[in-house]
Amino acid sequence: MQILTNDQQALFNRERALLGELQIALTRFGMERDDEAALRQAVQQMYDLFLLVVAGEFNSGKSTFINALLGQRLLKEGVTPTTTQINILRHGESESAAVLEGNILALTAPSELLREISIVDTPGTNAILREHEAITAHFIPRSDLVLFVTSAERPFTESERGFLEQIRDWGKKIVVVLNKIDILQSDADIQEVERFITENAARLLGIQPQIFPVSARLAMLAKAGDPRAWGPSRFEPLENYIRTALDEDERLRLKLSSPLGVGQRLTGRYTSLIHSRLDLLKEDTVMLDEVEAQLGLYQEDMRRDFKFRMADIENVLLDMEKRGDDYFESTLRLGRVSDLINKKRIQQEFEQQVVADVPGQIERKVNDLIDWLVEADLRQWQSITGHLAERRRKLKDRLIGDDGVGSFQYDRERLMDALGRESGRVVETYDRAREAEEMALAAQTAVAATAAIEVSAVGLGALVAALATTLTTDITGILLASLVAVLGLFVIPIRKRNAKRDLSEKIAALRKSLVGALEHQFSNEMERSIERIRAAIAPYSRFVRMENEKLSAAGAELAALEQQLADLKHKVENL
Ligand SMILES: Nc1nc2c(ncn2[C@@H]2O[C@H](COP(=O)(O)OP(=O)(O)OP(=O)(O)O)[C@@H](O)[C@H]2O)c(=O)[nH]1
Ligand SMILES: [Mg+2]
Repeated sequence: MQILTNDQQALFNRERALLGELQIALTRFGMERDDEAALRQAVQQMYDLFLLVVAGEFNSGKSTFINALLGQRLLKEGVTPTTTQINILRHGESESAAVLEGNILALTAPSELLREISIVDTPGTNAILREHEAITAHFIPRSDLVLFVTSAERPFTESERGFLEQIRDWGKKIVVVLNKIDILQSDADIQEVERFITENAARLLGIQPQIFPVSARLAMLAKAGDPRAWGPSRFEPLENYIRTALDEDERLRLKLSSPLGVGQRLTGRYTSLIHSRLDLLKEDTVMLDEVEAQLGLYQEDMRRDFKFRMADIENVLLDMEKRGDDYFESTLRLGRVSDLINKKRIQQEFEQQVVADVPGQIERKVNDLIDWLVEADLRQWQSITGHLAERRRKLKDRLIGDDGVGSFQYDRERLMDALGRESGRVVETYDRAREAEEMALAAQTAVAATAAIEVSAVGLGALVAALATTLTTDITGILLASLVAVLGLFVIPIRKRNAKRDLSEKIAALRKSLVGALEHQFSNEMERSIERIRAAIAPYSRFVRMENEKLSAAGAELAALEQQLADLKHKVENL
């Protein structure tokens, strides 16, 4: 490479460092192997001789053109796809050939031109042999300038357009060589073909490449000793371009701007990849937020409904208290003093009239509560399954596939699948009876501890029996004293009041402990239901959150690098 001035060297160093940063950033992000190789080669290329790559469709005359340029038949020419590997031609004291890498052959020849630049002959594109095209496409990122050879027989074909697009996307400068003009009848024909190429390059690719119409065959003839062929070969302007327009400064400009083009192409590619992933995640986040909001609503609804249901259960007890009051009112009367002596009968009466079906009623209400909870739990799972199914349908409609870089899509789909499978499985195998039974068992244990179910047998029955007994003791004493009036006026009302108060206190305590136990039990069940749903969603939502952070950071980093690449490219172009 030429000796660089201080400014040039500074630019060179800056570029080298910037591409290094890009390499690190993209490697961290996880770039594809091909892209990594392209970037590595672009960096490496900075230290090599100027690389002029000759590309184009097979049979367009690339090898012939290079032979003509060098004035010697170094490369094989032929009517069928001929060149099968990359040939790098470099300067050497004598002709030699050595395999560089798998598909690359290094040739040397004692040519003055090759002291300044290396010339690369590539296998033609659009060949039956697809691998030829791949070999050439792979090599493009390494080039400093691409001479694109098209033949006057079929200029600017559709496949050429596609290939030129790739070259353009790598940020390469393109010069078009319109070969085989010797088969055209007149200068006017040549001009027409040139115009055709210019128009289409601008319209379809947005580029304005310089075009050199030549006949490589005539040029070769001229160099082999037929001077009449030189003029019609129109090789002179092209050779001048290569020798003079492509002077040292221009070569340096191209050499420095070429790797920057590769860098820009890669930042562009990964930036759009990051954006499309972020878009995807944004919608995932919306869906997860919806699910979360719904869980919140579910919890709220359940709490509210639960309060009503608790009030319902409390009412059962309040009704009982009222019946108790009525019972005391009608039983603890002077006229029934004789009945009050029969403790067993009082207890029985109390159980039949006051307690009645309270335990059964409470049990039924608790069972309703359980069914209601189980139903609500199932509905939540159904709704999650529904959300996921809809998300998938939307994605399918938009045909979002793997972007081929790293394991993002794979991980995302795997987690979505796992969640979908889990919620689907829960819904499909949801066994209401078993869930209810499990809950009932737990509720029973809790309620039993409050002795609620035993309310009739032990609690209140015994209370009433005790009341009756003490009352009769009093009555006996009072009767002996023959103070019936006192009994009617004072003792019985006081007893009655005490009995009512006792009952009220007992029921209040019962209500408190029953409701407390149920509340405790069912808020646990609700928590458990929501926790289970959240646990199923957690890996997926964690992935969404973490990828979001990761991608945003990578996006910001690439944006900064992109800006620096553009700035540097601007500087290089104005070198
Ligand atoms: N008429 C005419 N024929 C040419 C010219 N240049 C090359 N050819 C012929 O076109 C055919 C293909 O030439 P090559 O140089 O092998 O073409 P290539 O582009 O290297 O082909 P691949 O290596 O297969 O991609 C050969 O038969 C050449 O003789 C030219 O300027 N005029
Ligand atoms: Mg060839």
